[in-house]
Amino acid sequence: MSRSTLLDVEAIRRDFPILAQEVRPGVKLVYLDSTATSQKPRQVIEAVDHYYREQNANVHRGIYQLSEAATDAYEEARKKIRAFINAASWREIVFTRNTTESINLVAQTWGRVNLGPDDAVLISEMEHHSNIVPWQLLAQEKGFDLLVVPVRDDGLLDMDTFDRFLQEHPVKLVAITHMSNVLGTINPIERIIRDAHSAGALVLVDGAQSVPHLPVDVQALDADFLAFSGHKMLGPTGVGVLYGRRSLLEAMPPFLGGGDMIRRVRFGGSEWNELPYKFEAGTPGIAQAVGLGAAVDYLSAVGMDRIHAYEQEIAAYALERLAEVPGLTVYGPDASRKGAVAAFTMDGMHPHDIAQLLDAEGVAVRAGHHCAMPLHERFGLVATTRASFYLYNTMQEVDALIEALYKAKEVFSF
Ligand code: 7TS
Repeated sequence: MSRSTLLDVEAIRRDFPILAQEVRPGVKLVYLDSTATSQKPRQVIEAVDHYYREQNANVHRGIYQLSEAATDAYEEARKKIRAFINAASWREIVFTRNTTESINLVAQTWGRVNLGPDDAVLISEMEHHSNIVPWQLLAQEKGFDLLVVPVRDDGLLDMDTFDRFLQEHPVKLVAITHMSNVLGTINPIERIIRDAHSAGALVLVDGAQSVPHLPVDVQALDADFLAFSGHKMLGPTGVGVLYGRRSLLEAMPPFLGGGDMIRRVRFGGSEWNELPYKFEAGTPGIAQAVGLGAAVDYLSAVGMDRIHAYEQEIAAYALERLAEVPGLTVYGPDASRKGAVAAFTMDGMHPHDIAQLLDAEGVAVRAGHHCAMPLHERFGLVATTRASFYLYNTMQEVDALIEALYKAKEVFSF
C-alpha cells in the first residue's frame, strides 16, 4: 500500500517515543488500540515534565510567583480547549477526570434538578456504559423513562424511531454518542441536535471518540453539553472535559463539595464559586490539564480536518483488506459513515484468542465487549476483536494486522 499524501505519518511517528518499541527483539509494536487510549507525543510528555520541573504549585491559592505560574499554565490549557471546540467562553470548560465523570456530573446536577416521573431521557443502543449507567441510576431514583434508539443491521442509528420517540414522549434530554467506540459509526449529530431542540429537549453529546478524531465545533453544532477525555486525544490520563452552555451551567447546582468550588462557607449555608470553578472541587489534575493543552496544540498544528480525512483513508483500506480474510465479519457501516475503528469476529475463533495471537506478532488490539454490552447483545455477540487507528498509524500497519490474522487462522486450522 502506498503512502498517504494527507499526512506525513513518518514524521508524526517520530514524535511518539513508544511507537519505536519492539515487543520482543525484531518484532515492532503495532499499536491498534487508540480507541481505548491514545499514545502521547513527546510534546505532551515534555509539557508535563516542564510543569513539574518549573511550575509545580497548587492553583488558585498562593500569592507567590510559583503558584501564579501554575495557575496561569492551568488556565492557559482551559483557553486552548475552549478554542479547540470553539466554545463561546472559557467559563464553559469544566475540567473533570474523564468522559465518565463529565456525564455523571450532568446526571447528578442538571438531571437531579430537572428530571422527574413525567420526563424521558433518550439514549441509543450503541452507547458506552458510561452513557447508560448514570441515566439508569438516576432513573431508578427519579422515575423517568429511559428510551433507547435501536441500531440497524448496517450499524446506523434507526432515525425513524428517534423521530417517533421525540414525537411521542416528553423527552427532556437526548444523551448520545457522536461516534461509536465499537462500530465506528459517526452519528448525524447536527440533525439529532436540531430535531431534539425543536422537540424541546437538550442534547448531551458523548464526544469521547469524536473530539480526538474529527473537527467538533460546539457553537456550530449548537450542543448543550459535550463530554470528552484527554487520554484519547494524545493527552494524559486523569483529565477530561465537560463543555456546558453557560446559562445551563449557571443554573446547575454543584457536583462535588469541597475547596475551590465555594465563594464563602458558613455553617448556616455556603455560596458557590463562579464558573467553571463551581464544578471543580478540590485540587484538580493540574499537570494533566497542562498536558492536554499541549495535546490540543499538537492536534491543531496537524489539523483536525486532515486527521479525519487521513483516518477515512486508513479505515477504507482496513475494511478492504479485512474483507479479504475468509470467515471474518466486520460490524458497522461502510468506511464513508465511520471512523477508523473495526470490530470484527472470525468463524470458529474466540475474539480473545485472536487478540492473543495478534499480540504474539506485536499487534496490540482489544477484545471483549468494549464497555458496550447492549450493543454486542443486539448483534448476538458476547465479544469482538477491535482494531482502531489514529494519526500515527500507517497503511503498512494495516498490512501487518492482516498478515497476523492469517497466521492466527493457521494456528486454528490445526
Ligand atoms: N464514551 C465513549 C464513546 C467511549 O469510547 C469511552 C471509552 C467512554 C465514553 C468513557 O471514557 P473514559 O475516558 O471516561 O473511560 N471507551 C473505551 C474503549 O472503547 N475502550 O476502552 C475505553
